[in-house]
Amino acid sequence: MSDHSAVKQALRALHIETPSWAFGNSGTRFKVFEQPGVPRDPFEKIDDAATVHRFTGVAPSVAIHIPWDTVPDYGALARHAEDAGVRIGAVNPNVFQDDDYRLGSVCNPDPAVRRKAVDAILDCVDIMDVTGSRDLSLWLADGLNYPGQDSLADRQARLEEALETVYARLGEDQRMLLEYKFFEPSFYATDVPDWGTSYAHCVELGPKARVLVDTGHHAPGTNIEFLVSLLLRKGRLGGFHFNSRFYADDDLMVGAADPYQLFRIMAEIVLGGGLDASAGVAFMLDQCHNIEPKIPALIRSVLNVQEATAKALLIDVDALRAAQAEGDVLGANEVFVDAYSTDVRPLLAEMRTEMGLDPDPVAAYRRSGHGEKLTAERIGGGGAGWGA
Ligand code: PSV
Ligand code: MN
Repeated sequence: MSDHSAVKQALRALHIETPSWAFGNSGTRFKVFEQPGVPRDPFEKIDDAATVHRFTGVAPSVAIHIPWDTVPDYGALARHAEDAGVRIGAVNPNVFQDDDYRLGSVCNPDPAVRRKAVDAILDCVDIMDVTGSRDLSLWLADGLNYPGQDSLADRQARLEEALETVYARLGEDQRMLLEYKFFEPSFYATDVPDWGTSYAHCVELGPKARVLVDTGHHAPGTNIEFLVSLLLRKGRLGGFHFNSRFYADDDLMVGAADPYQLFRIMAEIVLGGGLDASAGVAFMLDQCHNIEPKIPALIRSVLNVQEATAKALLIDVDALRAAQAEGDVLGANEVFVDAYSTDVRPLLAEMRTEMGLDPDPVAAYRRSGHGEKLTAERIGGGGAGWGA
């Protein structure tokens, strides 16, 4: 075991951003389930993000999605966040829910639709100026359902042009995080399907463009920690959208499906210096809590990331390197697995107590009666959700 105070210090500095959309109603292609007490507007979503931060101490920012979180005055939204003890993080333009985007947004064959999409993204940069957000988090649903439907090459050219326009608008300290997804909503071809495509565009654009890795956006069996390690080495890992999956883009709680995979990812982050502020890696959640209560699910998710990271921080690096150098295959693997097998919950409980928090944030939330209070208070006005 390494020095625990250093481990705790690193964990305290690991901030995990929550997504505003995870607090609203969500569902599957088949049904959006309504839950009692969900936020009715962007302000209440921020209140819920602040609650997650109050119980965990490490979730001080909340990502917003536009137009889901459209408000007349973003300065007021930012002040509301500050008063609640959090701040607005990444701004996510939504260019996938308008009828005009049936054939795509920035890759659409119609120049007028492309212009509309670019303008919507530029509006989000204006919002970032007001909220002080660093990251424009860009996911495009663009793609094709049928071979021959459009020119794959032309669509890349349109994409390039749009990204260049947006990139040119970024402020000195602002960044563009380009997310990829291998399928859905398009099933034959996606215009940014994988990290390689995103990386290629980012390299062409310049240093303010980086790849966003959504852990649910890969083909089954993809070695995510490999691509994380590579992107980190190249200085192009912008951040994560954490969630977990069994089959497709399931958006389940991070660490729920495959905690060992999450550990392997965080191990590459720790070993590659990705926890250092200078690495500029944004750790964000992108989840949907369709059937479970949302605030405690987000608290649990934050704890899952912390646990995986704590284990990664406990890797005996000297022993690992020595075994690797000697070609001791079993020895190196043993050092790695030993860290994973460590029960880090007591260490994290101790750290939370030192931070003035309850050592068990999920239990503390349940005991607090906060969920029941929200259900009683948030009457009328309809819960916010996809499209709200
Ligand atoms: C797309 O599946 C995605 O991962 C993008 O990040 C979107 O912004 C988010 O989900 C919307 O739920
Ligand atoms: Mn995502």
